[in-house]
Amino acid sequence: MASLAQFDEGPRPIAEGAVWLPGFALPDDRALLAAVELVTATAPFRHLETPGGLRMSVAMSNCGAVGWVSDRRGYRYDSRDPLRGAPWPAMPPPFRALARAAAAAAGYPDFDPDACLINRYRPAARLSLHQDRDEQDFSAPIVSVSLGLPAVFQFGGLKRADPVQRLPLVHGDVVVWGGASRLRFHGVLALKDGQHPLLGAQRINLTFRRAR
Ligand code: MD6
Ligand code: FE
Repeated sequence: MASLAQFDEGPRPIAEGAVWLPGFALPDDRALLAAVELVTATAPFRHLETPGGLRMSVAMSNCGAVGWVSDRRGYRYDSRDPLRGAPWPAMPPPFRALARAAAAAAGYPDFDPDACLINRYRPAARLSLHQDRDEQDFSAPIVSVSLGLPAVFQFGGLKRADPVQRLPLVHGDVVVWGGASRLRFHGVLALKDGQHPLLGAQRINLTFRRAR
């Protein structure tokens, strides 16, 4: 659980267009996790393959009109889950409500996400530095919700080699980024072992996007 001291700090600007909202999702954590269960009972977590043929250590699922997928052909958004040959589950109302509220709190009042990528990290899972650039329209921000075990989020610049900030994200934290920061490189360091009261040895991250 985030400390009250951290919750009291309120929004923390991390770069132009990017804001860290400590504890923003805490009041909704159980509703969000119930919705994760619902989505992944239909579209299970799976380890995607990168275009280079590597198995990602993070397991993923999606909900919404489109979902982000990766395979030997590349990265893309797809209206169907390739594992099931069926549309992705609809975005649960608590997901959409939280994403819209967080975006508004960060200065993006018109955010209307059509995709939510759900990432599951177990200890040692990591996400190397990348840009989110498979979306058609970079004018919409991305809203990222962290649940479960803490993780160190790397937040870099517009070039891969630029220096990175390291944000220690904990259960309930939300990061919103867009505008001048929309194409910044970012990643997640290898998850440390631990036990979270609601999630055990896992971190769940939700990233909401406007993909189309
Ligand atoms: C994660 N997040 O925190 C991975 N992308 O598990 C992302 O890759 C991400 O948190 C764009 C914007 C915010 C993010
Ligand atoms: Fe990303």
